[in-house]
Amino acid sequence: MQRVYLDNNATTIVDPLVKEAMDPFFTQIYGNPNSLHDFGTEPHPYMRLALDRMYKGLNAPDDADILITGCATESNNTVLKGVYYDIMHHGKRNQIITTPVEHPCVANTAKFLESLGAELKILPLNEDGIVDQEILRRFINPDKTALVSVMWANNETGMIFPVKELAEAAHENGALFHTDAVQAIGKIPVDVRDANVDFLSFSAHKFHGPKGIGGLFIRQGLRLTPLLHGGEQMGGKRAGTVNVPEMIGMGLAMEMAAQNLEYELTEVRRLRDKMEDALLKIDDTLVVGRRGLRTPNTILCSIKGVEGEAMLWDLNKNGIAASTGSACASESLVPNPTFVAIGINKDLAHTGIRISLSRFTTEQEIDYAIDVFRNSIERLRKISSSY
Ligand code: 7TS
Repeated sequence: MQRVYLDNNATTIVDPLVKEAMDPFFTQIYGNPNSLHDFGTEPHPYMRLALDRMYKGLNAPDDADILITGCATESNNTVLKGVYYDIMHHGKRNQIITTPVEHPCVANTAKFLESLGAELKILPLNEDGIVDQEILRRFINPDKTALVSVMWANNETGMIFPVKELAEAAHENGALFHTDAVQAIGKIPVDVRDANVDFLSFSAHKFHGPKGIGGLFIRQGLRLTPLLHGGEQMGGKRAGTVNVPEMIGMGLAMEMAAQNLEYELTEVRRLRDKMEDALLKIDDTLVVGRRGLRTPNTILCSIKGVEGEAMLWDLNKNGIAASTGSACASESLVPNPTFVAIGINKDLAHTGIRISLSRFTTEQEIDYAIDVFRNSIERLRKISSSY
């Protein structure tokens, strides 16, 4: 049976060239980079090259920091908790502003800080399902807001947020601006200088790098209380021995993401649109969010009369890996805020199948997936109508 991986927003295949580049750092150049002997200093030029690739990939100025972390979850925790310890805990600015569609590693960290006394403001979405500058201006408080944290692109819908405008509004009100760019890197242009963000988080395994390594861009002049205290690694900004092989892999993966961006914006988008058009031809289906406002690889499709998990299992039996976008969190029956914001009919809102492509997805795979989706929807609708 053919197997087709359409869950690239969860994780991606490691590019074989990235894997090859990492290999020597397991068995040949394996010294601890903080050791003083030759084994320890040998990895340094390679680590420098990897960092340079990350600075270039994000267009980060040389005087900014890029911390190597264990994942985007760690990067996001570092920013929110760091701003809490450094600013909110001491001074009069005590408010975090964020959106209702952040990944749990931002949403739950913000809730944790609320339990410690921070004030949390969750912005409403506009009718496109995003937060725009006007909304932020309406809710930001020039005396109280310490941090605005808005993702660059959403993992479930692919919706892109106008981070440059949001950062501008945050700065005009004396607040810092953080963006979780996990789902943006490699899919749309990401330029920290142009967007003028203060903090930006990323995770290598979302752009064909290895799992368990991420990064945090910190604008020059800013310093965050570290999440991990310990040794003096990274100038004391993030303790713990750096995962050298994965850092090397992340640097190359970032460079390749930039090299493949044009392909992503044209060819991956073409295949995504082909799949999306085929799904929309089926009765009573819809796709969340306007195409022009989404990352080029993502579809969140709602299918009337089909239960999301039943559909996933049926797809899985036919070799297709997709995901349920939490259209409606099944235990709580709280509708996904994006569905509510863009006014999706409640009947449709309980199924959300997320399909996410990558530069490794082939046309033949999409043709096979379209066939499987058509048959699966027909079969499941027949079963549910017979009850
Ligand atoms: N931020 C966003 C926007 C994400 O999509 C994810 C993972 C993370 C942070 C966390 O990344 P990690 O590397 O620290 O785990 N998102 C998903 C997803 O949508 N399905 O599985 C993982």
